[in-house]
Parts: sequence; structure tokens; C-alpha cells
Amino acid sequence: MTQPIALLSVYDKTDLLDLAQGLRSAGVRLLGSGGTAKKIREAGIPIEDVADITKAPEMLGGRVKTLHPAIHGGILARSIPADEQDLKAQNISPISIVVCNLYPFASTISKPSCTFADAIEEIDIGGVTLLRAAAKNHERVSVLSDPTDYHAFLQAFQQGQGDVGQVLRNRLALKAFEMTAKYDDAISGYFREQYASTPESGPVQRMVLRYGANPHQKPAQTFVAEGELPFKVLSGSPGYINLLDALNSYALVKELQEALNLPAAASFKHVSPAGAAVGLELDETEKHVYGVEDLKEPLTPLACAYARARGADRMSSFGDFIALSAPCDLATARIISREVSDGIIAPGYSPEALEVLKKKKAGKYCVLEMDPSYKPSDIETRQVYGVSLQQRRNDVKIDAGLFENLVTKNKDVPTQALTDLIVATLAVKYTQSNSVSYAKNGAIIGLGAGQQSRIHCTRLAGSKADNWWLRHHPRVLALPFKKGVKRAEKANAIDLFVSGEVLEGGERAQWEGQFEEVPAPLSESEKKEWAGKLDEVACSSDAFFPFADNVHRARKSGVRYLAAPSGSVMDEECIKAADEHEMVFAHTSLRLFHH
Ligand code: 93A
Repeated sequence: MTQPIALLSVYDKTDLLDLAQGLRSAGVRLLGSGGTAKKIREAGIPIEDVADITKAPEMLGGRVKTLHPAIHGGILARSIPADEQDLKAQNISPISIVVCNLYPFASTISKPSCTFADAIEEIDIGGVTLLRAAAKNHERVSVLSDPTDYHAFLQAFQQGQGDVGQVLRNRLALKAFEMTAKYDDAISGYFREQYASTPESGPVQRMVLRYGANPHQKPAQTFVAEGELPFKVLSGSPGYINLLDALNSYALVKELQEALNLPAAASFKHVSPAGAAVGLELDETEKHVYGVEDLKEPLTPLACAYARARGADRMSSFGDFIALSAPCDLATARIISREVSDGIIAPGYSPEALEVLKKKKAGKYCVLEMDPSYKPSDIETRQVYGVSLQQRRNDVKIDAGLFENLVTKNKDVPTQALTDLIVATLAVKYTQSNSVSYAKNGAIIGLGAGQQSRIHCTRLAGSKADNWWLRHHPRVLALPFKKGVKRAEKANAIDLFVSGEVLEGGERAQWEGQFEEVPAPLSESEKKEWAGKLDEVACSSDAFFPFADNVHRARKSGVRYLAAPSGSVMDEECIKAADEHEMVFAHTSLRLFHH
């Protein structure tokens, strides 16, 4: 057997001498690059210089040390006659062990004093090539990229009398590939920062964020690893949660528009919709309920969509992030300009609309322009507590076909109900689970998000829908507000009025002080009578109803059309409950958890 050769070239020289000694004792011939060979030789362990083999000195101040056919031929040659012949012809000996770790690029650039030139010099070329070559040829070659592996390797080498076995070589190769991938990530991240963070330097691929989910979570950034960010910042500067809202809400409105062929809008808070709607015309009562009756600008379909989305749950929508499926027009911008909102994403803005929006929040309102042709990749990855999770994106299409399996006696689904089922189902697709949503007239009217119990979702969404409906009550529409009461204050006062919250002391005085004449509370019988008038509501659940209580609760808020996947042991009970109320129940066989 020919003597095995190990090539050593390491920046981090931890445990290097033990390894060299061990290999040497096992009869391995050692070859080393400049500093590595020097250290080993000084410890009295015999080693040859790479330059002795290549007959080429290290050059360019160390930029070229091991990059030579005598080295890479020796590593890459397979145990096949053709390769062996090639080596023989060039007088090259095969190398069977490569020990290499790289220049510390990441830690160098993390130092505040690091200059651009420092960063450039810290990009390891030869070492990466050694690692990749050895890892590629791991059928024959062992690659040691981490000092913590030396000891086990030596043991295996001694036990196997020079053959550590394929399983160990496989794991070492994988580690080397992961090492170079991480290394390259750090390098491309650095250059993204240098070359692709401002519009002046070309397409923007990366943006610094002030902070992450909370102010102490720094640094923070957003980036794409190829192409450019699919949105442009026209005004303000988006934060981390703004972007979570913007990207999720835009996905929702884009799908709503595609599914229903109507402009769509969403009002997001904390990565769930507070409202979402398509642009169906508003009648006079609805204009009052949504606070757009006094708008001078005629309502466009897009403005109707946003009025509905924003008006469904005005309390939750306070300080929302808005998404529009179509370019923002002046009427929509005028509605937005009167509300407290954090930002907007849309596939464009008319010049007049942009002018209105840019004035919001003293010029700090966040306006993002989305590229409508953007296609996210099929696979999405995120990290939780340092562990990566990867899945196929939830790109399932929601359309009328989803609601064909009608399992109740009543199978009558009018066109409007179908629209509402689609709106309700698309909303839960983009709502933190568990979730249940109620929709009517092309808009979400109640949504229960992020509850661990399904009945709590159904109740929460139901109570929101009840409040929404009570806001249509003639006595609410006629509440005698004093002049000068702000829109948000009115929304708050109405919410307290319809919810029947008992107020005391200063809070009560403050509430009463907003009216010309203090209104008498809505009585239970008034509420009950009014609730009885709500019907034809659609309801969608992101997973099956585990008990029939959900069906009964939904009906109390006017739900006539239900959609949920099947799969519960209580499916039959749920269908029975729906039949009892003459509801229509569509089993979708599609679960839509979202986190
Ligand atoms: O500048 S390099 O990219 N050019 C090379 O040819 C090369 N070969 C090995 N850097 C190169 N290396 C790196 O040198 C290794 O990755 C290792 O980190 C370091 C070892 O240098 P020395 O043996 O002189 O201490």
C-alpha cells in the first residue's frame, strides 16, 4: 500500500499538533501550507511544504498558496484507471486526507474597525477550493474542516488501519459543504450590504430595518438572495412588523382579486387581517357605518373595498397596515388620509393619491409600491430558536370549486354567498391560527384569530360580527355626537355603546361628555330583535369544527353558509346542528393553518 498523504492548511490551529502527531504516528505523509507547516515543523514533527510538491512558491502575498494542479489533481483523482494514469503522467501523488479551516471572514467584518480592504483580503479562495474538492471526492478522501473532529478521526483511522470508513467520510464531507455554504452566505451578505442597499447602486436587494419585532432586537434587515426586493419604499421607512403585515396582506388581496375579479383591500394588524373585502358598492347605511358618507370624492370600487375592510372592526384597524390589490386612487387615499394608519402596500399609486399619502404622519407614513409581477419561490424557510423549518408555500387556490361538497339538506348557495365564502376562506388562509371568520357583502365582518380553542375563535368572530351589525342599528347611526369629536374617538364610543360595557366614574363622564345628549343604552330586547335581522352570513374555519357548539354559535350571528374541512369524529353532529338551523355546510377537505 502506498503511503497516505494528508494536506494540512488551517487558519485556526487549535489541536493541530495533536492531529499532526497522530497522523504521523499512523504512518501518514504530511504536507502543509506556509504557516501550518511551519508550526508543525517547529514542534519537531516532520512535514513537507506545499511548495515542495508544486514547485511553485506561495505568491501574491499569500493569495495563491495551494491553488495548483499538483494539489487539486491529488485531491480530485478518483480510484479509476483513467485518473490514476493522469496522475502518473503528471507525476502527482493522490492525497487522501485534507485538513482545512478558513480565514475568519465573519468575525473580521463584525469588527467596527474593519475596512473594505480588510474584508476583501479575508475572503478565502484556496481553502474553500480544498474543502470543496475533498468533499466532492469523499468516496476516497476524508475532509476535516473542524478541529473538534480530529480526535474521533484519529481513533477511526487507527482502528480501521488507515480506512475511516465511508460513513465517516460522508459526514465529514457534508460538514465541509455546510461550512463553505455558510462562508459564502457571509460573503454575499457583506457585498449585498455594500453594493445593493441603496437605489443609487442599482436594484435594491437589501434594506436595513430600524429594529426587529422589538426595539432591542438589533440589528435587523430584510433581503432577497437573488434579484431585488419586490417592493419599493416611496415614503417613510418600514419596520420589521410592517413588512410582515405588508407581505402577508398583499398576498391576501392579490388572491382575493384573482378569485373574484374585483379590486380588494385588507387592513392588517399584527399579521392578521382586522378586515378584508372586495369592492362591492356601499348602500347609504353602509356608507354611514363605515364613516365614508361625507367623502367628497365619489367612491371607486377600490375605495369601497378599503371602506369595507377598514370599517368592519374599526377598533382593531386603528393603526393598520393596508394592502390594495390595484393601484391606489385618490378616493381610496382620501379615506386613508382621515384614519390612523401605519402604512400601505399597493401595486402603484396615482400621482394625486401619492401626494395625499405622503403628507400623512408628517411625511413619515410608510408607502410601499409592490411589483405585481413578483412570484415568491415555492419553498419557504424560516428559523425558530436557531432551527430551520422549511415547507412548500401555501399556494393552494381558493375558488368556487372548493365549496361543492354540500353535506347538509339545504344546498342552496346563492352567488353572493359564494363570494362571501371565498372572502371568508381566503381571510383565514392569511390569519394566525386557529381562526374563524364571518363574511357578508364581500367583506369580513368578524374574525377570531390566534385562539387555541376553536369555539373561542367562533365566539370571538361572532361577537365582532354582532358588534358590526349593531353598528347598523338606527339608534347607533343617530348617536348625537358633539362637533369636534374625532373619528377614532367616535369609533371607541360606539364600540362601548354596542358592547354594553358598564362604565363608571371618570371613564363614564368622559364617554358621556362626547354626546349632545347622553344616549340610553341599547336594551337586551332591542339587541335581540336587531340580531334576529342578521342573516345570510358566510363563515369559514381554518380547520374542522370539533364540536357542534361552533355551528350553534355561528347561527346566532346570522351565519347561513358554513365552510370547514371534514375530519372530526363529531362531523355528523355538526351537520345535524347545521340541518337544525337550515344552514348550508360545505366540507372543503382543505385545512388552512397559518403561522
Ligand atoms: O489566500 S488564499 O485563498 N489562497 C490559497 O491558495 C490558500 N490555500 C489555503 N488562502 C489559502 N488557504 C488558507 O490559508 C486556508 O484556508 C487556511 O485558512 C490558511 C492557512 O494558511 P497558513 O498555512 O499559511 O497558516
